[in-house]
Amino acid sequence: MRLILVLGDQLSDSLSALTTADQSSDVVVMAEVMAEASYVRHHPKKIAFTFAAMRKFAARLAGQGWQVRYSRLDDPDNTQSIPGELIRRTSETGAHEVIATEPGEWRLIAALRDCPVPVRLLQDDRFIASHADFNAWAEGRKALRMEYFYREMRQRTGLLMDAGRPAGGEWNYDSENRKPPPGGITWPGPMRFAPDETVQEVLDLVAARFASNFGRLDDFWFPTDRDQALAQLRHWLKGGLPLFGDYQDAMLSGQDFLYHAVISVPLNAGLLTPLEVAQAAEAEWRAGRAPLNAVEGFIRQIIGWREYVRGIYFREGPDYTARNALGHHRALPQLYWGAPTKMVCMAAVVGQTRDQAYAHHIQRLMVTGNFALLAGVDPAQVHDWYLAVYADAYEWVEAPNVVGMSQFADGGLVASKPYVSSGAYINRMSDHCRGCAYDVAVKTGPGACPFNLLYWDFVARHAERFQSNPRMAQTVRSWHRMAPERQATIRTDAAAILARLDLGEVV
Ligand code: FAD
Ligand code: DLZ
Ligand code: SF4
Repeated sequence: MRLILVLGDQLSDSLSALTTADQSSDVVVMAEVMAEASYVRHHPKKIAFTFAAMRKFAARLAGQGWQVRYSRLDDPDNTQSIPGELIRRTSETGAHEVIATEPGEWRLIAALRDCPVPVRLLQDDRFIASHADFNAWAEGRKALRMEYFYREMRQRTGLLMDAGRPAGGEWNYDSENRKPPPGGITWPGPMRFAPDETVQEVLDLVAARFASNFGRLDDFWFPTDRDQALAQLRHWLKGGLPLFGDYQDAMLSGQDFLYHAVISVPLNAGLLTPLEVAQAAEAEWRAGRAPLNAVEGFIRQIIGWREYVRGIYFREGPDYTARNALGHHRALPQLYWGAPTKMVCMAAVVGQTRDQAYAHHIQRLMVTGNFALLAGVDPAQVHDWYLAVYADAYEWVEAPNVVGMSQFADGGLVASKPYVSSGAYINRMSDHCRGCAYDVAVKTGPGACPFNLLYWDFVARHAERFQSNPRMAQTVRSWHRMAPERQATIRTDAAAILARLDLGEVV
């Protein structure tokens, strides 16, 4: 007999470890362990989601006839690490081998390879592109641009394809998307699931054990099993998808979710599969219930971006998270952990993150990510923050988004230019600037928006590197054309803000 390892983000009936197993003799091992619950200080809602979904999946497997050995975090014999639990279960059962599906983080892959019990790692085939598929696509290309990878995924899956051509004639309808938000747009947001007995038990455990981690545990509403995840998906397809494209980049105070699907948590944990989600969205367009710009934009996120970042993570190897192409070394400011700030946009995104363990893409990229990049924060610290605070964060998906797309620390592998902007972008896409102590229209001097000052300071600091980047050259030229006195004022004002951040003063 063998042990079949199922990790907290592998909660799928179709998991390769399970489909390879022999239900009559093999034993499934699942384990809540401190090593996984504390390698970063995860948001309490993330830990609660993981444990609740694991317990429900274990019960589902037992109901299907599997023998399951499940370790709860507070079991007295729990060794508190995955390899430790494999060793313990091996000696209990006499198993001679462990079958596991490849984990989504190099850290845990290394731990399984070093485990004294032999572990056979299988491919994680819950993704559309295997490592070999991605590497075959990437091989010999000068630049790994997502858009071309995405077209291959469209052809491979047949999603939004008509007789070999992209539906509607174009591959990408982003020119119709990403509108600034008009006043009064609203959608009630994702379905909320009241805690059942299993979830409540986990909430009590997490409240007792992880009370000092950043993040609110109360008002827990996440879907924690497949039926709930499917219900949430259907709810969004009906009410959110039609306007998803139009307001994908909008940010409105008090509206944490806008028209976003809010499915990354159950999707990354395995409660939904990417193909079923994308197919469900396509069906809405084919039935005339959602426009093509919205459906194409959504499908691109799932079969394009999501698969692409995974390909990058595994192709680039374990040292990817340590990259720092721009040589940034500032400590992450305390305001990321909820310390007071006068910047309304930052307070809104950090506050929402603390409450929900969720922020949508543009909040992550153009507010918290943008500020960290402009301020020159050490990308490894930015990476640790994102990995900890979002309930959908596992390194395979978080690292390329943070280290690559958001912090440009991989030197431009994922992003063709750094995602930096002044306050003008935030003002166009949100209502935050209206109530801010800073004035987004003021570029220097008292009351100047910090994003404005830090933007030009960033361009000045990295002018040499970016002057030859076709998408940044114009901005660098604008900096060089600026009057020297104005340049000096910007740099002095920016240095003052950065010094105050370093001293922990309220900015
Ligand atoms: P929607 O906006 O409704 O999009 C639908 C789905 O598309 C998402 O659920 C997700 O599965 C997929 N998707 C969209 N964009 C991306 C992307 N860039 N990469 C991968 N998948 C994508 N996503 C994570 O799942 N985990 C992370 O840890 C994570 N960290 C991020 C960090 C930064 C700095 C940035 C800029 C983006 C990050 N993303 C991450 C991508 C994206 O922000 C989230 O997937 C999305 O906000 C999840 O919310 P949603 O389900 O409402 O997404
Ligand atoms: C995120 C997480 C947490 C908080 N706890 C556990 C756990 O106790 N047991 C487990 O099997 N998995 C957990 N996970 C998910 C793993 O950390 C995840 O499988 C790896 O990071 C690889 O993606
Ligand atoms: Fe953010 Fe600047 Fe707008 Fe204030 S003025 S909300 S700091 S962009």
